[in-house]
Amino acid sequence: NTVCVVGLGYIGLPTAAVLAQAGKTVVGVDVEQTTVDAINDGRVPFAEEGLEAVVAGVVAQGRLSAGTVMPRADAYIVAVPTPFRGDRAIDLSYIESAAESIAPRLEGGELIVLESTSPPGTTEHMAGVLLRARPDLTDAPGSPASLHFAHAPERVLPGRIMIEMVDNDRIIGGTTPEAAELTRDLYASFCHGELLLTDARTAEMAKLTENAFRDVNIAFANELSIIAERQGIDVWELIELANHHPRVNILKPGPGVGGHCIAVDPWFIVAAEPEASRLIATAREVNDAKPDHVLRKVLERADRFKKPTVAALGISFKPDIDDLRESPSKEICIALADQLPDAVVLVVEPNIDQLPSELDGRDNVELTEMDDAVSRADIVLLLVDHTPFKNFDRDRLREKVLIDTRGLWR
Ligand code: SAJ
Repeated sequence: NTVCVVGLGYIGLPTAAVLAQAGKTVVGVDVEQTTVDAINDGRVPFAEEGLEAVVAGVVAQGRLSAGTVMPRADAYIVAVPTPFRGDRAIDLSYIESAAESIAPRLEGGELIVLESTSPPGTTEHMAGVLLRARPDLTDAPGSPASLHFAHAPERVLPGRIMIEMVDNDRIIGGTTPEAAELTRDLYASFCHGELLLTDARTAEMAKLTENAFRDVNIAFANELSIIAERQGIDVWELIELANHHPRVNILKPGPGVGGHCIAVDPWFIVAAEPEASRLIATAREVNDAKPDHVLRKVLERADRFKKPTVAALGISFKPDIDDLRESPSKEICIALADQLPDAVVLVVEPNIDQLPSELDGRDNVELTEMDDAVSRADIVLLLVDHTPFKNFDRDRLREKVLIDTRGLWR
């Protein structure tokens, strides 16, 4: 029972590792030779709690190996990127080329599972690419030449991947009921959560819906924060009061929405149904406009200083991580450095020890400690609610212009 995992990134590699741990013979495929070499050495090319120990163990036992050439296998799991290219277009070329390299290895009877976050219809599209390359095979069940296609979207939280991969419930959508059942049998080997069967399109949409739900709700909070500001109302008090209602649960406003998922996935729905997705598209726009609102507020306050010093607290996309991908806080710092050449921007980010390339080496930007930044600052701009910021001595902030985008110091 050989499983091939195509794409050994944040999702593919942990999936390969837990499958091997569950007793499968797993071959991982990636285009990056350095990734392949690292894995065959029992090392992991990125940080994820608990992953390296499992990879080292299953590689040593000979259950997991990696390569750049597509092998023959009984099941294939495709976990390649589906980048959002702007202009509301999604790049499916990684899925297409994975399918093209799987096609010549097939003999009939194989299961091909798509894990990548994808717009509705992508599993069927992948099946189409494979079947065009192999007209001798079929997607109709019941014959030795049958192929089985399914979508099993990943919903793990980075930092907790090794736990959530095993514990979370899992949606499994087949292009046929038989394909869904075969996928369930494979995933049951390592997943202890509930395995919920449906069709492929519903599974694709479910993953996108979860992240769009969150995005729309954060947009509501972000919009409220601007309305409240204009009305002279403290939005944090407002939300706290409204949330006492038994059926109201407003999320937290902030400087914008970052990360690779919530800020991207809703566009997959909009791209599929532009006219019907008015609320989802507007929510994206509301959240994407929030960093600019924060920036203008800082520029307004900075106007009264000749050479303002701004302490920017936090540049990661959410608290207590070092991930700067699509981070609104980082974008705000870059824009401040661009638009205030005479100012000094003191970045405080306890989870990194070097500034990212867009900020590094600039004359007016420095990475420093909280104490130093606050002592030197005219303006203190709180961007991320990192735990170490919470208990900071409030007396030290009294003389400063304070802009708290997270309501941490109300
Ligand atoms: N944010 C707010 N206010 C809030 C909550 C979040 O401004 O009330 C911001 C955060 O600061 C951050 C962004 O939203 O910039 C996203 O953070 P998050 O912690 O809500 O979510 P992610 O992007 O780390 O992970 C999400 C998760 N999805 C859901 O909770 C529905 C995760 O389970 C998914 O696996 C992941 O996306 C994914 O890969 O799709």
